[in-house]
Amino acid sequence: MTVKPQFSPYAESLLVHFRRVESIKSESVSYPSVDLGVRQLCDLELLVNRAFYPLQGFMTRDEYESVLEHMRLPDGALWPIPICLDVTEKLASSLATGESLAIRDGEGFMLAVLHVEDIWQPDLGREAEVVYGTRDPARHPGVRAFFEETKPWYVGGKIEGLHLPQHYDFPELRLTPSETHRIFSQNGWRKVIGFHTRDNLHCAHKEMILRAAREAGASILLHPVVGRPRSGDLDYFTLVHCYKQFVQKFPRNMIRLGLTPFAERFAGPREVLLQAIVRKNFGCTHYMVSEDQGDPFAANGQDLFYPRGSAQEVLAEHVGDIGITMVPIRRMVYVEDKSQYIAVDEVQPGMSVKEISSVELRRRLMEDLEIPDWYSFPEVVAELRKAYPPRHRQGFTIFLTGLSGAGKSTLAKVLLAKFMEMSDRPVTLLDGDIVRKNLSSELSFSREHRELNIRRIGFVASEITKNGGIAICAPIAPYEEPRQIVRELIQGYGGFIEVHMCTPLSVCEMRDRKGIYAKARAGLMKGVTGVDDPYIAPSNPELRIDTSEMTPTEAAQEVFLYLEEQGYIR
Ligand code: PPS
Repeated sequence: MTVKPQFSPYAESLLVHFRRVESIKSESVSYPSVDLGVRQLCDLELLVNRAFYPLQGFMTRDEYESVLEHMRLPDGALWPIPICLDVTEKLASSLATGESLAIRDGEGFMLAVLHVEDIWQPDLGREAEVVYGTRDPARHPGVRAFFEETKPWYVGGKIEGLHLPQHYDFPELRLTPSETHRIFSQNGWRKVIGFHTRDNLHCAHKEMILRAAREAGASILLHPVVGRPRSGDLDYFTLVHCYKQFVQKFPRNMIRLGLTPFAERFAGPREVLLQAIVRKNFGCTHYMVSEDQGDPFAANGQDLFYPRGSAQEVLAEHVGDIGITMVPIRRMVYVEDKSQYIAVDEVQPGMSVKEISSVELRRRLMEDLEIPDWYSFPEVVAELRKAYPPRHRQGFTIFLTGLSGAGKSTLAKVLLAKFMEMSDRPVTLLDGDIVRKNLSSELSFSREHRELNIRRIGFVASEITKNGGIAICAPIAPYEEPRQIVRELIQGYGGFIEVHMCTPLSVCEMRDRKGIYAKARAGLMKGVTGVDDPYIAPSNPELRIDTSEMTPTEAAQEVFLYLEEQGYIR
């Protein structure tokens, strides 16, 4: 007689799940599959962990139409934004309803199966109009992103989740809704106020959150979104380190930090409704909302896209539907004569109010200036200082551009020697010739290949800059657009100093160390820059250097003076 092992009901359900995972994995060998992008992975995670409850999968056509027409699912539940799986035409045409589609992450790891119920081609313009209020990408960055990243076909159906997407960083903070529910009940938190953020938080935020929580008699779920960074966002690791310090500033057992992979659409009031539904599913009873929440231009000084206050008005209309209480956020300012923060609408005439904008904060960090204690917490500032080292500790790229013979390589060699002598940062020389021999050996001098060559140089230089080194690049780089792309890429990590070596063609031709001009004039070489191929001079370089009547050391001195003036070297 064999004795069957006894398991608890929980262990039994886990066992059933694992068996199902194993059987799907072996069946799925024959399924068509799709690798998800970043936004889609965020949506999938919230579907699988039930933060998008009552959705059971990516929307079917009926659900989609109903959400666009009525802002509700077919059963009447409020739902503001379509959550759809967009795929290429090629994949859509190979699928049929009733089939299963394997859903994988970017590395091909299978996360879920979608049981296909509908395949259709949506009118993306109409969707943008309904969800965002415009179909014009020039007016709304959320619409621009929507058109850029949405593939033309949608596939809808229920999802069977096998694994949540893998996160190797901060696993202790990646709480699922079932985990937050458990934590809240273990701590006896009957009322919890959710706070959605993507920004850096300082003293004013603490006062604002604390005041809202006290008025509601609630504990706090600090719930930053870490799904999709926007360009210009502070890097995610620094932000999370700052949040970890920030929560230490609250009374004990009052706040919990959890990261959520919520892909923001910046769809204004509809976005805020979705945020509130998600927080309700994470167990929040209250939700904090600012006047401009969900707006693509909130807190960046530009005019808002949606009317100020509309996020709060729309949520107030639907709190009954969602089952959450809205707590309007009141902006706090520091009043110097009282040495305390008060709500901006309580400021009396004559009070001296102090604020530091995010641009000013960045400047102070970059220039190693004081950040006062009334503004932020020393521990948060210390984390920020690691992310924004002062210029003399940042990496930078010197990008020398100009005709062959303009003096780029010679100046680059002098700079290299001087930086090595200073020996405070690692230095790398990416001279045109060296790059052509190694990184770009298969490229010609066609426009397309020259542009690719510059983008490769830019990528390597950006990695060097990011890691605090000095990159000296010395290609001809005859076109403005790739130079601009390289500038933008590198400026995200450190300094970019474009030096136009503007030595006239006649002088370069006289030097003709490599004999290319003579060959070009004799018709033996085609497409030589300056002779029968264009050189577009930079419109706004940091420096212009003409080496016609200047020694290499004098030219290097010009560069050093600039670097010192800008604080890159001391
Ligand atoms: S580019 O346009 O930035 O990709 O060019 P770069 O990689 O800097 O390569 C320039 C060097 O290649 C030699 N060379 C030519 N230059 C210009 N036009 C043509 N058609 C050409 N063919 C070969 C030239 O010697 C350049 O070296 P430098 O050091 O600039 O004199």
